[in-house]
Amino acid sequence: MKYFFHEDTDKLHVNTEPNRNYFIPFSNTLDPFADRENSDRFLLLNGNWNFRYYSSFLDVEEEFLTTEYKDMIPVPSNWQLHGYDNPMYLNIRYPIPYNPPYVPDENPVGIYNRIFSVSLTEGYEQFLNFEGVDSCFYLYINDTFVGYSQVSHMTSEFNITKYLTDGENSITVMVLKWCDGTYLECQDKWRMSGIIRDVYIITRPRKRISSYQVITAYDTVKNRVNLEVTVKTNTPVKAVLYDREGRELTETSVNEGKAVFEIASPRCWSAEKPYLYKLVLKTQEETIGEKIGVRDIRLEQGCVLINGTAVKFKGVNRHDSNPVTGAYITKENMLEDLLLMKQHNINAIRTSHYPNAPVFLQLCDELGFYVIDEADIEAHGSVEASHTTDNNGDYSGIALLANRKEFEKPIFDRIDLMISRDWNRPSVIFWSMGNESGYSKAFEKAARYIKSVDSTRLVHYQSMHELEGSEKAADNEETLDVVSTMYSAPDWIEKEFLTKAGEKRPFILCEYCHSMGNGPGDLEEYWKLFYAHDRLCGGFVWEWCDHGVDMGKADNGKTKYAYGGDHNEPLHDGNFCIDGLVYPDRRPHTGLMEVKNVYRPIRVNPIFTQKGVYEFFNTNDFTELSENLTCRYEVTEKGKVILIGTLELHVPAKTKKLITIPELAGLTGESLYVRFIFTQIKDTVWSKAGFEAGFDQIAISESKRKLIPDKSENALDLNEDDRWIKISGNRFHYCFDKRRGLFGEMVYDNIKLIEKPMEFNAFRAPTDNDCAVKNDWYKFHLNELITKVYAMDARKTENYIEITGHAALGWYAYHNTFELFLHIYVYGSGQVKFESQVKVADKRPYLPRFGLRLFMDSSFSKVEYYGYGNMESYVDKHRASYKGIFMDHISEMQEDYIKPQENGSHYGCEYVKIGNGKAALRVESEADFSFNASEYSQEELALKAHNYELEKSGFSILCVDYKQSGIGSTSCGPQLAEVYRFQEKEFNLSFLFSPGNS
Ligand code: IPT
Repeated sequence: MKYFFHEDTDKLHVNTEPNRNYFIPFSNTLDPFADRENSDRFLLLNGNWNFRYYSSFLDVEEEFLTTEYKDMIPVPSNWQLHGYDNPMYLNIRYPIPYNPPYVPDENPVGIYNRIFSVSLTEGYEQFLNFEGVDSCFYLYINDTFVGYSQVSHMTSEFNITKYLTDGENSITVMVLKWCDGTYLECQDKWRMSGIIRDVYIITRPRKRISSYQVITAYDTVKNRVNLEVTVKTNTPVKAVLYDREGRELTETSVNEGKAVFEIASPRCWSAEKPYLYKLVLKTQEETIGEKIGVRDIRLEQGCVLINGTAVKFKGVNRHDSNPVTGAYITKENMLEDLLLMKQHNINAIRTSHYPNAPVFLQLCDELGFYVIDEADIEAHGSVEASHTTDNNGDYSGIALLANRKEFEKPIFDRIDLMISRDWNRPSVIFWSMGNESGYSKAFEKAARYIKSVDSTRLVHYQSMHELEGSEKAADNEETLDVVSTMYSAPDWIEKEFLTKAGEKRPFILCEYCHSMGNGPGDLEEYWKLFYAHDRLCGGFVWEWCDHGVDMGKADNGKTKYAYGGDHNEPLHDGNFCIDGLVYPDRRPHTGLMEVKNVYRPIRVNPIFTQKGVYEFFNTNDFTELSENLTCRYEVTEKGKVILIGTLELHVPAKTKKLITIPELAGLTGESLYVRFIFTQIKDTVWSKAGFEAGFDQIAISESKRKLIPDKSENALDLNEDDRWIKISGNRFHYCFDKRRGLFGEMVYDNIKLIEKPMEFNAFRAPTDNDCAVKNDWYKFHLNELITKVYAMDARKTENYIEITGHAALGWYAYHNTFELFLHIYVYGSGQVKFESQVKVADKRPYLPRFGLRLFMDSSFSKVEYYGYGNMESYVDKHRASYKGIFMDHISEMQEDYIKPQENGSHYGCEYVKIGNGKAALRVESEADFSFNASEYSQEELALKAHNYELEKSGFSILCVDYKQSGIGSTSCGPQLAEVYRFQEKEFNLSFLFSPGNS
């Protein structure tokens, strides 16, 4: 018989056990802190199960329990990744018609089945646990209906004892793709289904602890903690507290009620020092191990204090996501993410937008992360559903679903499930009521409930917006402890939030620095601001990883990662799921390196460089600098190391200290930089001693370079006709194209330096963050400008040949966009000084770039430069790179974003040299410039949808730019800051080209 609970918001769970905190019991002789697989009371049912797929619930036959199975599927998994149905990527819209609580009749179903063995013992019961099933399921044991449950990212527990027989039993799980819960699970993710997390049975005595809650009441003044354990039990419990090393501290007994331990001078838990005590709860027949962190969270003067200190959350948003297993994440996968985060100075995680598996939080406790634990709630599709046509950014419909009476219970249920499962985890600092669902009475009620159950943590909810015309919820100041926004510009935070009358709460950016493609470019701006105000307690980058689905290898060996649309979804959001700091296989993007150095534990500021005085700011909240880090410095002059040294630094947490370094006083020279590099003293779980935690580079003296061409060689010939200016010297001949205002041919030592005519270049392959401006770039066809030359003349002097010209670049229908006044000097050495005054027409967008593009033979592959490297760098995204001399091979200079786009530029350069072993071309400028060296053309990068489709141009393409615009994070964040827009109306393009032999 088929049931229809999945369209009934009154029947969220049928025959499930009451909510309880997560724990796995062991028998009394075993170590209760071992991995749960070691418990003799734990039976994991993961593995290959029988499987049948139906594209519609309607097709499931009445006698489905006895139908034969022909297929197998791994559990856990998503069936869409095993050949059934298709993955669908959607961000903010519902994947089904908006018709709550109903779902389409064409509702795909997966029926899972397996045989398992249990030996039943008198006095013991068997509890079947599902840690996550998307979206809901009906459970049958030995073909008898047991119950129903939903909430994809939450545990459902059933007492199955009475359905079992000793020995072999069968379990059948009917999973539906959609249910009424789907309306609360409109998260930005691949919409995929199945049993997505572990399934296991735990065996428990009838006399047992049913749940317990640990509260650590830490008196920071008396430095003492009252550790209270409230236990629900029907049998006496012995509670013993141990320190981390296992030394017994104290012991007590408790029946139903509270056990209280007092710890004097406790070791506190923080993300930096995640000290965990061990609590053992023992009954006659089982033992439970619980790790406990002592920490105090409170609000004071608008700040979030942890253990009395106003902390900063250096955060990221993390989804469960794996390119091969989809929503199923192993403990090893979690650990990989967490260790990578530790290596990159991340100390906080928002579990966007649902709770992770319980083991994830335990890992966060152990390694040290502050967690915003978020309920499995997002009703974002309400916005679109409120509008019949384009909503033009009208967000007023966001609370459409949250205001429906019948969703009050599901909203409450999801929040209650989360807090009762996770309330003993020290890493959880905030309970978050979900994401983007609007604010309604339902949320108000839930927030009040959270406070009544757990007053030791803070309540977070970003979505404060109510539905226009709805019954007003109470002022959220009573219920929400922090003001949380997403993607607000630094300017808004400073000018609007911090000055808002009556607003006294702390501020969190629960999402910022949208990391889609090449980006983010605005991290440092935010952190300058956060460090200036204690009320600004940090932010969570959106987001940790790219969610590409691994579709196998392309012919060129690259993995084909799919994004929205690649599965022919009827509705999708394209590459918006490719917006992480790491690629799907966890290789870091340059954006993660940027995060690492912006989140660095120590910052150095120049105070008086001539006297060697620097300020060292320890950004840790609890760790004295020398506990973990040591410092070495290196001074470079024009990129060459001239001095190295080490420093013994003692700087208390959250403190700035001025330090004079005599060795750095009185240094003179040109283009002098000092770089302070901080490395770890000891091995840690995530790194070895010597691991670099961050660095700061400071200019002692800027470069005042004057580029003087070599005029010693005078042999110069000039030949001119209507089209060409032909210049030759001892070792070279150049042809200058009067109609293009640029060189058409350059040959040095019989080697062609350019394979195609040079080009003016005012375009870049739009980045995801160029989304707001790129249409204007295309409108004025910056990618295919038409040249008009008004005049181009050459004259020969004693030392050089001078070409002067006047030209314009533009496109049909408009005034020309650029006017150019050229002055080009060719010297007997073959050197070319290229200068052009450029005027930009009014009413033009800010520019991607302006410079010259050279197509060189592909043998020109060796690149050397003095500028920001060795990773890609831009005017607003160069914190992970530093100014130095770098050598690279052109094939290594591409940052291979899944959705191709501008990449691999180097900012702040004084020269670049590109060679093929026989000939080389050096380009330099008196003003710092940017360059890209790439095997791919910008046209190809702009055209192709996936990196594996990219075809090499066959050339080594060198772009040298007067400037490029910054990167920003506009793909979901604020507009690119004015200062990083290249919007000068008049500027001088000036380069010295020097051909040579090496
Ligand atoms: C915001 C969402 O909260 C997040 O889940 C994700 O979709 C992100 O943006 C974009 O990648 S919603 C946004 C429309 C403000």
